[in-house]
Amino acid sequence: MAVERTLTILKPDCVRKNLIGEVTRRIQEAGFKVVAMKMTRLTKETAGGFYAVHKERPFFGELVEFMSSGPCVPMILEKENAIEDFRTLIGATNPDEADEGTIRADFADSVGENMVHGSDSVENGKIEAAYFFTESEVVANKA
Ligand code: RTP
Ligand code: MG
Repeated sequence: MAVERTLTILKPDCVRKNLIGEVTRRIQEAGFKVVAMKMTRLTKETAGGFYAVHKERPFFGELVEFMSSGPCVPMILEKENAIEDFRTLIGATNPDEADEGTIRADFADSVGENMVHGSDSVENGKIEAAYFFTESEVVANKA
């Protein structure tokens, strides 16, 4: 299986609940290497740009409000089959539909405030990683 990278964001609800450590621990325990990480706060413009694919959807305004409501923690993660395996680890978008033991099932309050983002393809992962990180901010992690 190919080594892939995925872009995650620990969303503002994750930061507000003081779960950065717990969620990162689960991610690392599942075999993902953190190759880039920062804390930042999105503006409405940068949040809207990141989720531009959803701009015609009825929830777009709420999504932009929420994603810009406080600091978040984007990370680039590396692992074999990272895209699919990360989405399995976090669970379905709606935490009520997420499998038991997934990050969203365990910690998310609602479909809107669902703790973590995960890229949905290798190609989008590359675009999303470049949205947050310059090349010099990405560190190869061979440990
Ligand atoms: P993400 O992009 O954040 O990893 O989430 P996802 O792929 O599981 O879901 P997606 O369809 O891409 O939706 C992006 C985010 O928009 C919010 N959302 N709200 N109120 C709603 O019905 C609704 N639907 C989606 C969620 O925060 C979702 O993660
Ligand atoms: Mg998505």
